[in-house]
Amino acid sequence: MEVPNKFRIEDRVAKVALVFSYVLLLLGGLFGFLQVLSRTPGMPKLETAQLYYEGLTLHGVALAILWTAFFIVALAVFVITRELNINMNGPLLRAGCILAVVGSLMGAVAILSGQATVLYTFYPPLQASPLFFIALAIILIGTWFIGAAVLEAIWRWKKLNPGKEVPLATYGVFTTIAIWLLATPPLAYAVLFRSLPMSLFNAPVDVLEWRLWFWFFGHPLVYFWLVPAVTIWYTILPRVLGTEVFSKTAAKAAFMLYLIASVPVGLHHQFVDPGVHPVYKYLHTVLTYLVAVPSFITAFNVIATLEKAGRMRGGKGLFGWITALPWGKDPVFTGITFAIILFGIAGFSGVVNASFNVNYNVHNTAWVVGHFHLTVGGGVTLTFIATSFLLVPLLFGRDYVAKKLLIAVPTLWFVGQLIFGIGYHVAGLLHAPRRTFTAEAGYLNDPNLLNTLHLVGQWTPWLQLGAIGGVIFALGGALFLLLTFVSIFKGPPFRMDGAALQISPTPEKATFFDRLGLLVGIALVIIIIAYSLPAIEIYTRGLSPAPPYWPTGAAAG
Ligand code: HEM
Ligand SMILES: [Cu+2]
Repeated sequence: MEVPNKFRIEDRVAKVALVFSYVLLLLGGLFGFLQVLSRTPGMPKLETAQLYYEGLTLHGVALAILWTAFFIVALAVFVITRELNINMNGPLLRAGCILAVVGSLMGAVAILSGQATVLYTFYPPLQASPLFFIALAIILIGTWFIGAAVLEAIWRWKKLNPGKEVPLATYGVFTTIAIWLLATPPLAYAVLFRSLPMSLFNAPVDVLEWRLWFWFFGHPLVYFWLVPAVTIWYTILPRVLGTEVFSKTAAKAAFMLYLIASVPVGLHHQFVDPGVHPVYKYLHTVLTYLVAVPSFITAFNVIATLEKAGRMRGGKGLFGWITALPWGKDPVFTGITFAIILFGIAGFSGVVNASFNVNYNVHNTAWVVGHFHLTVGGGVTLTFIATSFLLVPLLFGRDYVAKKLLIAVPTLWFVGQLIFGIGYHVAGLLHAPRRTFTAEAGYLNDPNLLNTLHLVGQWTPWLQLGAIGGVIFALGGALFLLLTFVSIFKGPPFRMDGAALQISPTPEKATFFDRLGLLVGIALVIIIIAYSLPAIEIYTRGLSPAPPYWPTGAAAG
C-alpha cells in the first residue's frame, strides 16, 4: 500500500525552489555563453555593449545570488525533513518561497528592461530603478522567512531529542542558515536606507559606508554557497561510496570555524578602497587566513574518506585506492569529486587574492573571473549539479532519462572549467580587465596607446582559450538542464516514500559542537570587534555622499 507523504507541503516548496533554480541556471548560463564569446578578440560578437552589461548584471544576479540560494533552499528543506523526520512550519516556508520567487522575477524585469544595469554588486552611485531595490528587499525578507522555518524546525527537534547530537547534514544546514542570517542585516540596511532612497529621491550616498556594509554581506555570501557544498562532500559523497566521513568531529570543527570566521573578513574586498585604515584591512587579512583553516581541514577529511572508500574496494598501495574509485562510472561520485578538485585548485588563486599587497596586481582583472568560476561555478555549482542526479528523482518521483549520458555532464563541466580557469587566470596576470566589453572600450582601442595595444595583443590567445573552456562547460550545463527538464516531465517512475532517509552518520551524544547558541554568540563577538573599528573610523570622519549616476546608455538615463 502507498504510504502517504507527510512532507507534502515541504516537498512542494523544495520542488518549486529546485525548478526555479534550474530556470535561473539556464538564463544566467545563456548570458555567460554570449559574454565569453563577445568579449574575446576574434570570436563572434553576440552582444552590443548595452546588452553586454545588462546580460552581465543578469548573469551575476541570477547565478551568484539566486541559482545558488534557490538550490540551497531545496537542499535545506530536504535535509531537515528527511534527516530529522519532522515537519516544518508550512505557512512560513510557503510565504518565504513565494516572496523570493516574486522578488526574483521583479529583479529580472528591472534588469532586462535596462533599468538596472548595475552589475550584481550594484555599487552606488550607480543608479537603478526602485523596482530593482524593492525586488532585492522582497527576496531578502523571503529568505529570512525560510531561514526562520529552518531554525525553528531544528530548535523543535533539539527539544524533542535532548542530549542527542545534531546530525551532520543538519549541522551543515544550520551553519549555512546562521551565516546567511548574520550576514544579511547590514545588506538590508544598505538597500533600504541608502540604495532605495537614492533611486526614489535621487538621494546622494556615501560610497565607502555603503561598500563597508555591502562587503560585510559579500564575503559570507561565498560561505553561504560553500558550506552546503561541503555538507554534501561530508555526507552524500561518502554515502554513494557506501561509507561514512573519515572524521565526523573534524567535520563539525570545520563547520564551527566557518560559522565564526566567515563574516568578519569583508575588508579583503576593499584593499584598494581609500579611507579605511590599513591596520583594519590587515586584521581582516589575518581573519581571512583563519577561514582558510576549515577548508584545509575539509581537504584532509575528504581525501581520507576517499582513501577509506578506495581501500574498501580493494585498492592497494600508495595510490591504488585512487584508481579503485568509480571514476567515470558513477556520475554523482565523479561530479562531486571533480567539483572538489576544482575548488582545491581555486584555493591557490584565493590565497593570492587574500594577500594584502599581492592583491593589487590582480584586482579587477580577468584573474578574479578565473578564480570565482572555479569556486562558485566549479566547486559549488558542479556539486549541486551532481547532487541533482539524486535529488530530482527523490523529489519528483521520476528517474533520469538517458542515464548513460549523465557522466558527460561533469566531464564537460570539469574540462571546460579547467581550460577557462587557465585562460582567465593568465589573461588577468597580463592585466586583462574584468567587467569590460573589450571590443568597445575606448582606452583599449586607441591607436595612440601603443603600450596598451601591446598588452592587448598578449591577452588575446588566453582570452580565446578561456572562450573555448567557457563554451565547453556551457555545453555541459546545457546537457544537464536538458536531461533534468525532460526527466522531471517524462522520466520513468521512481518510488520515493515519505519516510526518513539516512544521510549522515548515526548521531551520538551531544558535544560542545551542539551548543549552537554559544557558537553564534562567539561569531557575533568577533564580528563586532572586526567591524566596529572601520565603522567608527568612517562615521567619525563624517560621510561625503555622492550624487547618483545613471550608467551610460541606460534607458532611464
Ligand atoms: C555557463 C557557463 C559560464 C560562462 C561561459 C561564464 C562566463 C563568464 C565571463 C566571461 C564572465 C566575465 C565577464 C566580465 O567580467 O566582463 C563572467 C562573470 C561572472 N560569472 Fe560566469 N560564466 C558561466 C557560468 C557561471 C556560473 C555557473 C556562475 C556561478 C554560479 C557564474 C558566476 C559569475 C559571476 C558572479 C560573474 C561576475 C559578474 C560581475 O563581474 O558582475 N558564472 N562569467
Ligand atoms: Cu571574500
